[in-house]
Amino acid sequence: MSLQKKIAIINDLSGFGRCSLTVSIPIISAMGIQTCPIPTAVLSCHTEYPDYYFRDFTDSMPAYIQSWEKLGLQFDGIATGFLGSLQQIDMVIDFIHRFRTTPILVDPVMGDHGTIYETYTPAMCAGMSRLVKHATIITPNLTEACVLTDTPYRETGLRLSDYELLAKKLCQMGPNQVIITGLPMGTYVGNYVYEANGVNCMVRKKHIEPSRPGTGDVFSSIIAANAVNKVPLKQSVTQAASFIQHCLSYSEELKLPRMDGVCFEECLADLIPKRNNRLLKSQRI
Ligand code: PXL
Repeated sequence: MSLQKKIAIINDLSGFGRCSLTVSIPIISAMGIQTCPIPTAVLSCHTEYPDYYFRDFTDSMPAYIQSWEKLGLQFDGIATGFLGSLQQIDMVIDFIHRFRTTPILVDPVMGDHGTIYETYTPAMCAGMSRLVKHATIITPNLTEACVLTDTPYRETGLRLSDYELLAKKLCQMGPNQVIITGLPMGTYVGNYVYEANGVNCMVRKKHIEPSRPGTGDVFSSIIAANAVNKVPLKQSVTQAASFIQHCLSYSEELKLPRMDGVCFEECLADLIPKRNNRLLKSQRI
């Protein structure tokens, strides 16, 4: 019987607003994988709120990682989210070299709607390109896919062949699986799925207004957990997109403020794998 799988997650801890680690930890745990966080920063809430406390964790990260190394810890996967400095990007590359495992999911959080975040310097964009080379799966939005491939950004009039070309270029950088996420398609939202073996498709779901912060984190967490469990990519993307659609509808039903993210807690049961014999046996005690 195999041991439970473990994944290392490098992301920030935002106390309120459901994003980054407060999303990844419960979601990946519900999917049956032990979630081991490396915090990059601690915030009181995400940065869309009018006020937040921010404490950078960069200086502590090397000692934190070294402790894991001394303990001889090993992981069945690595996933990274928002990285706040060039130093942090280099630390993640170093972590990948030291812990040598796959899959490696990199969510290259750099911008949205055709603009790079103000804090994201050209050196950090170049750093992200270096990090992407080490990834096996990446989940850029259209803005990030364009920045990484040096392609001029446009949001309308794109055809499947345009997404295919972008994804192909991204695969040539290193990853063998690319998902271009959150593509606006009228009343639908699309996720373009591409694998280095040439398999590609668009997974579309009805878009549920309003868009909410943290959906990208829900998406990448489900993809990372499924990758560790070797779930085929299209099946994994379909599950992630349906789950987000369900959570967005429920959040609206509850009239949850947009800023507070997606109410996923009561939907987590949908992600729990069917009970296996090991669990049933322990329950008999
Ligand atoms: O999931 C996005 C995210 C992650 N981390 C921080 C954020 C946000 C979105 O606003 O502010 C700190």
